[in-house]
Formats: sequence, C-alpha cells, structure tokens
Amino acid sequence: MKMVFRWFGEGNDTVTLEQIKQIPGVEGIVWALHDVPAGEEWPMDKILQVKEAADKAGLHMKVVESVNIHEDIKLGLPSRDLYIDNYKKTIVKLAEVGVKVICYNFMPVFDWVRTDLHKELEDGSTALFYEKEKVAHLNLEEQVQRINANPNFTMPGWEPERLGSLTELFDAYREVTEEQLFDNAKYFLEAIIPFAEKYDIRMAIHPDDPPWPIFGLPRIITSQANIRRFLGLVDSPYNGLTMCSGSLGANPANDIVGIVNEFADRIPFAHIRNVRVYENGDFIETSHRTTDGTVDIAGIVNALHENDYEGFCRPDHGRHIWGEQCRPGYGLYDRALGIMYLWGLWDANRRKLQSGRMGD
Ligand code: DNO
Ligand code: MN
Repeated sequence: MKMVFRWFGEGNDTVTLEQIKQIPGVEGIVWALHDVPAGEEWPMDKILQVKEAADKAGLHMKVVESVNIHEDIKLGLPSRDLYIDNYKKTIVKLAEVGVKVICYNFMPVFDWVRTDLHKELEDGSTALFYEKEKVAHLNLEEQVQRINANPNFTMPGWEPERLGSLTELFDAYREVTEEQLFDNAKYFLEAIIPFAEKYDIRMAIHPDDPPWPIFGLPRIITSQANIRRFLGLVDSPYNGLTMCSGSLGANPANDIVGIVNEFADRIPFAHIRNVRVYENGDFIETSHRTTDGTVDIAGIVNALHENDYEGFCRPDHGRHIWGEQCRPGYGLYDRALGIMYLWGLWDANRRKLQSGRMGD
C-alpha cells in the first residue's frame, strides 16, 4: 500500500507540501489542475509548476484526481469526440511527468453532494453531512448562491462554469437513462483505455457520492453489480476502480469487503474513510476509526492486505478538528490521524502474517 495525500495546489489549499511531507509514510500528492475547465487540454507549463513544487518537497505526483469528464461525453453528444481528443492529449502530458493513475468520475453535473459542510458531532468537531430528506426538496438556486458567495476555494463538482448553465444541463439530461449513461461510458472507455494502456496510466473510476440518483439525474457507479458491469465494458487492467469506502459506504447494502475481494487486481487507488449512516438514510463523515462509523474500515484494510494490495491509498474526507480552518473535508489534522490509523491496521496485519498467526 503506497500512501498519498490530496493537495489542491499552491494558493488553493490550506495545507502545505512541507506539512504533508511530515505525515508518516506519505510518498506523494494526489493533484489536479483545478482551474482548467472540464474538457480542456491541460497546459504543460502548469503541470510543470506542480512538478517543480512536488520535486522540491520530495513528494511524487503519480496520482491525479481528477481529470474531469466533459458533460458532452456523459451526454453522448457529437461534440464528445473533441473532448475525448483533449483527454488523450492530457494523458500524453501526464505520462511525461510520471503519472500512473488517473482518478475520475462519471457523475452527471455534480461531484459529491452534501447538505451541511459543518455539521457538529458530539465531540464538538464538525464534518460533512447528508440529510436525505433535504436533498429530495433542496432548493438548488439557494445552494448555488451559497457556493458562489465563497470564491476563495473551488469546490470539486461545484465549479462556477458548471453552475452557470445548470438549467440547460438539467434539460439535456432529462432523456438520459442509466442504460444510456452506461453506453456513453463505454464509448469513452473504448476510446481512452487503449490509449491509457499505451502510456501506462491506469484509469480509476470513482464511485458516485452518494451512490444513488439525485435531483432526477442518473448515477451508475453505485453498487458491486454496477462496478462489475463498468469494469467489464472494456476488460483491461487499465480500466480500474478507485475504491472509495466512504462513497460506497453511504449505502449500507454495499459489501465493501466483498468489493475489495472481487476487484482487488482492478483497484489502482483506494480512498479510505468512514461514515456513520443513520436509520433514516442520513449520513455524516466521522473519524476513520472503525467503531466511529458504520463502515468496516478494519475489514477493508484486512482485505486489501490479504490481496497483497500494492496500489495507492489516501485518507479521504476528514472532520474539522482542533479549530482548523480549511477546505471542507480536506483539513490536515483529521486526515493525518486517519493515515496513522490505516498504517496501524496495515502493520498489524503484516505482523500477523510474518509471525504466521494469520487467521487466529
Ligand atoms: C469523495 C471524493 C470525490 C472525488 C471525485 C473523483 O469521496 O473523493 O470528491 O475526489 O469524485 O472524481
Ligand atoms: Mn473518495
């Protein structure tokens, strides 16, 4: 397991590379050019700026999250070929700086969705929260205004250029079924995977978050069966999965240990975090510790270890603790604690294996 840490870039993150370097066992950053709109080719000079900063800090940049997919690809519009071409050009450049994994998602319009970014937990920390009932009645206009009012940070999935054309986008998706979304994914994968293979970059689809349709928009990376179908669309090790325990874990019906066991050789990247799912379907992001949430984090790490997992791994969203002012879900403290918990589980497994006591 190779530990990496998400970094949003100079001036776009409260966490510094020097701080990341001091978290035990972290080898590299998970990065992206967050100011390049989806569909555009990434400029080499900006890629090289990140490389220079990473090199200086002694961190690698082998994992990118995300090269976003233009909506026209997800919608299956004729203009998709142009955006697929740009995607390929970006792949060539990323290969040049040593990128090995691209994490991306195939969610229409939005990335992760929450109803409260600072919901208080019993211990006074705050975390991202999802109120199921509220999303059913969410006033989108209000939400858009709220995000626009905080121009300091770009939030994944809520990029201003997407929000501007929200109404048109919703209209465009009106006729798109899950089946069509699968077809459009297949078209994308058939074009991209052979190319990714040539440049030795593993594509790793991120599960939908939450893993069910919202606002009437279809979502397909939601369950073990759908992941199986997606990975089968183009059956290559370069068509892989970002195993995100928090996203999949928002639906307690998902057997994440089972998912790890079934797709182990197709998981180049793992996001490990916990959530607590309540009986009414609401969920809150908790500390990474198994007993703090409803996701079997210990079981997941055990399963990765049993499958000799050699891919990349990062803690995912953390709580906001110790008064830290940070990008929602992406503070330093709780994610660093998360890493130490993951290492603890990993090393305990290794020790058991070494002393031949596995299965005791
Ligand atoms: C949620 C996060 C996501 C992820 C993107 C990948 O669990 O990991 O925001 O970064 O969906 O494209
Ligand atoms: Mn994730």
